[in-house]
Amino acid sequence: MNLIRNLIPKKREGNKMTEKKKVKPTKVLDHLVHEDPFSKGVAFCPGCGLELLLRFIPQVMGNDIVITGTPSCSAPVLLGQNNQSWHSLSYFGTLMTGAAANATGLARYYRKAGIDNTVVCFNGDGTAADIGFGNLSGAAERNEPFIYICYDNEGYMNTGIQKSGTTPFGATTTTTPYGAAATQGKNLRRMNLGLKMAMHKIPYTATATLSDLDDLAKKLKKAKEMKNQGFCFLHILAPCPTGWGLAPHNTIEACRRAVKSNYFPLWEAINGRIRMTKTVKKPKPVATYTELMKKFAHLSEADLQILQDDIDYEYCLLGGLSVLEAECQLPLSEED
Ligand SMILES: Cc1ncc(C[n+]2csc(CCOP(=O)(O)OP(=O)(O)O)c2C)c(N)n1
Ligand code: SF4
Ligand SMILES: [Mg+2]
Repeated sequence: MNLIRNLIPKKREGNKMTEKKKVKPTKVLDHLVHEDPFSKGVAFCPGCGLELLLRFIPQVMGNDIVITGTPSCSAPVLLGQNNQSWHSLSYFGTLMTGAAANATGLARYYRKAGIDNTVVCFNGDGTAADIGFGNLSGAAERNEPFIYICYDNEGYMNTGIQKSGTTPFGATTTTTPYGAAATQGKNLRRMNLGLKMAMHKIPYTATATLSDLDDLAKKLKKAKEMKNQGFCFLHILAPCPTGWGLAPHNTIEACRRAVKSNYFPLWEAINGRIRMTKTVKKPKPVATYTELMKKFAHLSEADLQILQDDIDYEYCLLGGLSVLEAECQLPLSEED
């Protein structure tokens, strides 16, 4: 009998089992209710976090969103090449300096024309944290009715992996190389873009990443629901295997370890009031995250400690703000 069983091809045995077993859809699949509007083969590198994110957003939010964005790794695919399109979404390409100003114009036009559209201003960290930060902050302060998504790959990847404001301490980039004694990677700490935006007290701010898709999907949907109340900002960690020296199959693992080490905590803020959406009971050392990629390979124990201290400090800050925001009432203005 055993002999006969061994003769059955493994694949067929597996198929038989899946036929009988009832497959319960995961929570994530419940969110994917729209078609993937992108072509099956597109011009991203293997394992690119940006590609996974870009495909996920319309499948959750709907294909009727209007995307606007800037020169970056997303542009070749979003803009199309040689008069050919890689997707069926509406897309409006803008300059890095004025991304949020352009999105403001689009969103205001739709509002004035009485068209219920969702404008998604989709940009890398180079635009969001550095080159286009001024008008991003202005749009947030004016509470413009659109969603701004920053996919953070921690550098200017499309132009050759230069450092940005969100590049972490110690990371190697082409402008913060590792080599001679004076060049040990970035010698500054990263800016906390998510917190900076939450401090604008906009209707909705959140962080998210690709290892926690249920959390990400809920935040995308919430932003869509809340965009009529005003500005919504999502800060999403999207690994870049090419620029980080990360194996393409480790993209999701990197996101998972970023969350589990509090390198990239998951939280949301409504009108500036912060709430953790995932609490890590026993955070892992940041080394469990950095060991996955070459950009941190040269870090000494002392360097790693600086990075760890920065992460611990930012997590404390986040925790402190969440307690404060829950306990303190904002003073009312005269109009209130
Ligand atoms: C004002 C301005 N400065 C520089 C550039 C050149 N440039 C084109 S793409 C790019 C990188 C953008 O980085 P990021 O926004 O982080 O997107 P990524 O390439 O990482 O996807 C740069 C600097 C530009 N287009 N406009
Ligand atoms: S360089 Fe990085 S962000 Fe750009 S397409 Fe390749 S993996 Fe993606
Ligand atoms: Mg970038």
